[in-house]
This record gives sequence, structure tokens and C-alpha cells, in this order.
Amino acid sequence: MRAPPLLLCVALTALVEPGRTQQEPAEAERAEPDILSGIEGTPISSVDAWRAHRPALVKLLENEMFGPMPTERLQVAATEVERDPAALGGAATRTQWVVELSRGKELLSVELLVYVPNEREGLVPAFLGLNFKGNHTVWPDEEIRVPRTWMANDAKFGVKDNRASESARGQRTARWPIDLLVSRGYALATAYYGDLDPDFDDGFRNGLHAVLGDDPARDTLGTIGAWAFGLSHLLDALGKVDGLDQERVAVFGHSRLGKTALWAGATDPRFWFAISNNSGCGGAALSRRRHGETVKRIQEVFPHWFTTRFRRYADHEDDLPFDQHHLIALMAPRPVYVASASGDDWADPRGEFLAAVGATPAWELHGLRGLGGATFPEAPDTALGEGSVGYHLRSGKHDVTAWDWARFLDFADRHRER
Ligand code: GTR
Repeated sequence: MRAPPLLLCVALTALVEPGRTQQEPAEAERAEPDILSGIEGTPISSVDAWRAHRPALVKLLENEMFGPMPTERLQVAATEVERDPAALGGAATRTQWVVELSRGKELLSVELLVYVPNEREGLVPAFLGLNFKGNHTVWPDEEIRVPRTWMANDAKFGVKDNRASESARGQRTARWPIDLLVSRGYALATAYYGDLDPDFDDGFRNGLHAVLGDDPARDTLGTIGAWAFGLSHLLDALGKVDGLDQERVAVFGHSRLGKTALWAGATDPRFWFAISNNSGCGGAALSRRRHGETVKRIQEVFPHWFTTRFRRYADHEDDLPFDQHHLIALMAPRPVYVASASGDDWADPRGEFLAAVGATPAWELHGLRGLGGATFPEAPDTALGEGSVGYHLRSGKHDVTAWDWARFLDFADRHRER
């Protein structure tokens, strides 16, 4: 029986949330597709089935989103160029390294800054993260070298003519509380992200792409993929650092570098765990929710971050054969941490939480705890997850704070003993 026109109209109106037009889909409250459904839809019900499925899932994210990783690894040559055994008032040894990544005659030079606690028994775990404004911004030590590579102009950080300067020394210490990390028994390693690949659209030509020669990945690897590939090579270099446990290096990143940290952790299983801080769209936030930054908008503004094939999903998120909980789940059974901020609506904190929950069955399959049964924090400054999947909602804006780091350290402590 056909519904009378008036009734049909009422029924349609009821489907539309207030404040939204009919074209805008309602925000997804669940992560779809099911994480335990294979590429062909076959259920994944054992650890063996997950292991067998994982490479195909990585391939899917490579092909549709980040671009295939290069077929071969680069050569890595790390040379120590500076050392202070009494940094941080004697609490740490600071070393600086020039890490040369090469293939054939092509070479890329990356400056790596490392702090290792002096008080230690055996090897210490470490956090490895890229920074946005240069190594000299993370701590006010005079000896930290200023990047000589391209940097986006920024008067606040004294960047002129695309060159960094002295004036920004120590300006980002709030985001890098190295003294806290060292006092809790962790090393910190960081490099300027632009050393690996400059953050602008040049058709995948400069930075790490230039070293790839005729590798088919050269034309299709998005910049996030290039940063992630670079991080994996910096992990190689960390094998040379005295006192640092290369088998317990957590990869950390904020915002676009939070997206990168998840992809680096997914593609290099040697990473101990991954931390995504306020990573949002293309990181931990579910694309299907279309809340805050969308798949369309992110590619309009940052076309170089992803492989060009990802553009087909702009305004067509439901066609994605995965969502961002798949990216998170690729960490299983290793731990993963997702951090949101309540004032960072653009990154969709709720979408980041729902993705972490949606990824959880991948850990449960391994007999590990994730965020099963957790509900979104009613108030900020709440940390969740005693198991392998951590989540927190901090109050405040899009940023990294000492509060965030204290939670990451608590999480690392819990996994350090296992
Ligand atoms: C924003 C972008 C986000 C996030 C952020 C950042 O402009 O829309 O996806 O990555 O930049 O990296 O700071």
C-alpha cells in the first residue's frame, strides 16, 4: 500500500537530524565495516585468520589511501655528530646524528636528536616522534642544530625565506617535556618532519621521493606514507644509540603526524606501540561520520598527503572498503593509544573514540583487552583503557601537553612490565 503524501513527508522529516540538510548523512555512531570481516566478507575468528588477513588489509590501505610503500628499503648510515653526556643538568646524554638515507647515488640527510636517561639499568624504552618546527625548538639547548632544509614561512617561529632560524630555539618545549620523559626512565628521539619530506604539494618529487629512483612507489606515495617510511628508517638508526632499547620504541605523532604515527606503526611491526595525538581525519577519526574535517576537504587543502586514488572517496565515504578503525587495528596485538582534546572538534574526538572501540575486537581475538564496553568520557581529562588500547580526552585545544605525555608514560609503564 502506498503511503499518503503527507505521511511520507512526515516519515522523511523524522529521518533528518535538526540542523542538517537532507543530503548530509547522520553521523555514524558505530565503526563500519566490521573489523572482524575479511576483505571478501568472510568472518575472522582466530588469531591465525587475523594474521593471514593482515597483509591484505595493509595492501588495501596502501592502494586506496596512503600509496604503496617502496618495494625496497633504503640504505641507512647514521653518524654521531654531537654529544653532551651531561644534558638536562646531568640527567641525560644528548646525541645528535646525521642519518643518511640512500639508494644508489640519491641521498637524503636527516638530523636526529636523542636524549637517553643517564640513570638506567639496562636498556631504556624510547619515544620516537617527528616535530614540526625543527629539533632546536623542542628544548632550549644551545647546541641543538637548526634545520637547513625547507620550512614553511612562519613569523612566530622566525622562519623567513623558507629557512629556520635561532629565534625559535626552545619554543616548543611545552609539547616536548623531555625532562619528564627522562625522569620517568624513557629516551626521546625526534627529527624535523621536513627533513624527510617537505610538507607541500610538488607532485611527489622532492624529499624522500627523490631518493626512490625508479621505484613505482615514487609517483604514488603520499607524504604521510613517506614520513612513515622515513620513521621506520630512523628506527634502524636508533639501533646505534647507547642505552636505548630498539625493541621498545613507541612511535608518537600529533595531528598530521598522528596520522603518520598510526601508519608507521601499521607498516613497521618493529614499533613497540603507536600513539596518535589529535590525529583526526585520515588518522584515528572515522571518515564515515563526516564530522569536522572530511575526506573531501582534507584532500582539497592537503592533496599531497594521500595517494591520488583516495580522492574517489571525497563525498563517497560509504564506498571506502575500510574505515579508520582498520588503521588502528593494524597495531594488534601490539598496544595502541589514541588521544583526543575536547576543544578539537575539527579532529572529531568522538569519532576517534569510536574508532578505537571499533578496532578493539582485533585485540580481543588475541585474548587481550581493548576498549570493549567503554563509553565516551562524560567529562574531559579522563583516560580509559587498562588493556592494550588506550584512549583519553583532554580538556583544551588541538595541541600536545604535559598532561597528554603523563598519560602516554602511564600507558608505557603498564606495558613495560609485561
Ligand atoms: C589541519 C588539518 C588536520 C591536521 C592539522 C595539523 O589543518 O586539517 O588534518 O592534520 O592540520 O596537522 O596540524
